[in-house]
Amino acid sequence: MDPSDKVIAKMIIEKAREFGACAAGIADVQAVKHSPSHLIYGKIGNYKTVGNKEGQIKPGEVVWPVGAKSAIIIAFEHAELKPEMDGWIKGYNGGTPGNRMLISINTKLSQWLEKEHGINTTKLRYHIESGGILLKDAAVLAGLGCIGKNNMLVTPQFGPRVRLRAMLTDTVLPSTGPVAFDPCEDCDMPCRTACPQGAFREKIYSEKKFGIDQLPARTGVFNRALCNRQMVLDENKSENMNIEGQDVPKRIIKYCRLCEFSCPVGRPSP
Ligand code: B12
Ligand code: SF4
Ligand code: SF4
Repeated sequence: MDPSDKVIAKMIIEKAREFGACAAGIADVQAVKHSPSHLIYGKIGNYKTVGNKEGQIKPGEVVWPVGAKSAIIIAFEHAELKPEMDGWIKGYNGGTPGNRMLISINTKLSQWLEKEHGINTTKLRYHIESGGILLKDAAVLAGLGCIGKNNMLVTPQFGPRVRLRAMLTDTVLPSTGPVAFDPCEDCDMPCRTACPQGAFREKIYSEKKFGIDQLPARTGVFNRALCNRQMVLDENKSENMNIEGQDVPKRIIKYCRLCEFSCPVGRPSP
């Protein structure tokens, strides 16, 4: 790598932090396109999950803008002590306060790259069927952490308690990952027993059927439909609440987070 490449990467990460991200990194688009999630996404079937947007991009397809070379991934901390960050509010721009922050950081970073450095960017949507990409794999390839046995991106600093957003650039930028980090190796997996739906009890995806050994929750032991069932229950439990900055009470959904709250990685010391 050219030494100036390292400087550019460092500058982008620092700028993302200045705008409010807790972590950021860069991945090569070709590597992301060939990452495990992108390889099996079109073969998993049953794409209808909560919040799904129908009718734009076909179920199972990931659409990449022409000429995209690098992906910049940003993370925003969603600490257990700040549950309001992850509350989905009906009629609220951005969905959750945390996602609104991510959209704002992504926008500022994109404007800075375009104005100050002449780098064209495409800010990506959250949902795949609206033009998004599979963010956890992109984050791993950008060096933000690893896929944990809870099937989430686990970061060294904040554990799995982060949310992600991304943009693509038409300029090749240096990749900042992956990194050697694996807290799950010797862990007794409280994340898997915490699940109220038993979503980690059974192997659903096989190496033979999908042709890869990097499967959901690492070994294929994750039932997407059971997790989604919990999300539907959570939606049905949602209530109207007073929310800071909103004139009238709004309906707020608090989706299950037990597989992330039970993970000891990145917890503040007691
Ligand atoms: C659809 C969706 C859901 C669906 C289906 C989830 C699923 N995994 O199939 C439902 C509604 C059930 C769901 C639930 C949750 N979700 Co969700 N979801 C998404 C969405 C939109 C797409 C995910 C997807 O379809 N993946 C495709 C399948 C095929 O892949 P996969 O199951 O993730 O498994 C792959 C990886 O594990 C990877 N892998 C395995 N080993 C290795 C090794 C290496 C080196 C690499 C690179 C990859 C890799 O390969 C597997 C495929 O083979 C993303 C946003 C986005 N744009 O990416 C958020 C996202 C993944 N969800 C998120 C969250 C937080 C949740 C929940 C905690 C609910 C909540 N409170 O928000 C739960 C957690 C469930 C869990 N333990 O995985 C976060 C994850 C953040 C993080 N730290 O990882 C994301 C990124 C959204 C965000 N706001 O940032 N989700
Ligand atoms: S609880 Fe343990 S096994 Fe589960 S994600 Fe965290 S470190 Fe990995
Ligand atoms: S979010 Fe809740 S229901 Fe879904 S896998 Fe994690 S613990 Fe299970």
